[in-house]
Amino acid sequence: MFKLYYYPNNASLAPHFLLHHLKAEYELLLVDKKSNSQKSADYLRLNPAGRIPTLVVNDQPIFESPAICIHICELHPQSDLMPALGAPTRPLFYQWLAFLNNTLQAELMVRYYPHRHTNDEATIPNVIAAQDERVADALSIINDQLEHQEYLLGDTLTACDYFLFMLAEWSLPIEKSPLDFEHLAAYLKRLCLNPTIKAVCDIEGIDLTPFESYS
Ligand SMILES: N[C@@H](CCC(=O)N[C@@H](CS)C(=O)NCC(=O)O)C(=O)O
Repeated sequence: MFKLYYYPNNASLAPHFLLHHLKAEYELLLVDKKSNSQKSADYLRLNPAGRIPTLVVNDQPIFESPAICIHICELHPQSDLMPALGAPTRPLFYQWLAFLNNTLQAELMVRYYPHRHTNDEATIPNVIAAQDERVADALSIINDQLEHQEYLLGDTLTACDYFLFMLAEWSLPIEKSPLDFEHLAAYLKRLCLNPTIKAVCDIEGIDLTPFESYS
């Protein structure tokens, strides 16, 4: 039994997709971000970083969404969500998951928490404008990757695609949104047909129409 500490449309979304896809037995526990519960003493005991998500498996808490995703995949070795050890796509899995988390997600975090990255409030609009460009640079690399293939790693859906869908959803309000990139937009529209994406977005109250209505 997995316990996922989550908040709708937060970094818990990618692990939530994986648990649903795998038909795992899991419990969702809402961390009330509106009242800053991610900084409560009880939550900090599970996740000293005070961030969402945390996954608890066999009484062991784990934080950092990519680590959680890898761990879930490793506990389901029969699934295709992570290529097998020794497969040529296995290093590409690490590459793209790291790129998504270390580059795109990191840039998005600065974009959405700009006040943490300047000590002069007047410069916040500049931080946001700079980040919009950096997010667009990362989306452009992903768009090129998707020009000739169905999924990030080729013709098989993996955890990287679920992770990317989460970050694409977060990137919609950015000046150059994922829907401004032809191959990425078509890919996201295809992913909206995925039953797990439909079901989990429904559970978390995420509106898919911006992706679905892309033409
Ligand atoms: N690198 C972490 C980042 C997690 C993170 O920053 N989560 C956000 C929500 S998407 C959060 O908890 N924000 C609340 C805060 O920073 O206090 C991960 O991927 O798990």
